[in-house]
Amino acid sequence: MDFEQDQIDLLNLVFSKFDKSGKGKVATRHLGQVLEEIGQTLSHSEVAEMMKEVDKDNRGYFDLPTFLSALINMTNRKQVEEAFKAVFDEFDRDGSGYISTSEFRKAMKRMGEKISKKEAEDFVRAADESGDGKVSFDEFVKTMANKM
Ligand SMILES: [Ca+2]
Repeated sequence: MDFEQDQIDLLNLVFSKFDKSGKGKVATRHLGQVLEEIGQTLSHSEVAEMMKEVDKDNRGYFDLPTFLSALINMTNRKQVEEAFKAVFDEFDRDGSGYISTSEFRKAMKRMGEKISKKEAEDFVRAADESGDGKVSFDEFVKTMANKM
């Protein structure tokens, strides 16, 4: 993801608003507000995750370049995750949050790929880290990431 000039201007503007000392630093605890002002709606856990990223040494503040690179990472990650989610939903037709062996088989069939029950079981077994016999979203992402 790249930033347009007007987005950079907005970022600069918002950043300087929270940069109370005028030293190019914003308090880490204000990260959520900064994100809100630039129109990024992130969940609590995403903000917390990003706080760790912008303030790795726990100094209590971050600067604009660090913020930008963290924002790009976060946005890319979100896009990748959304793409994975769309594929996952294709498999998880009943919306249970897990792909079962039969769901996997049916999805493959819809895609024109007929696989045996055994093959579906093998896929699920390979992806199923927790051993509950079905594939969660996290397990699915890991499996797909390994194959790429
Ligand atoms: Ca399911």
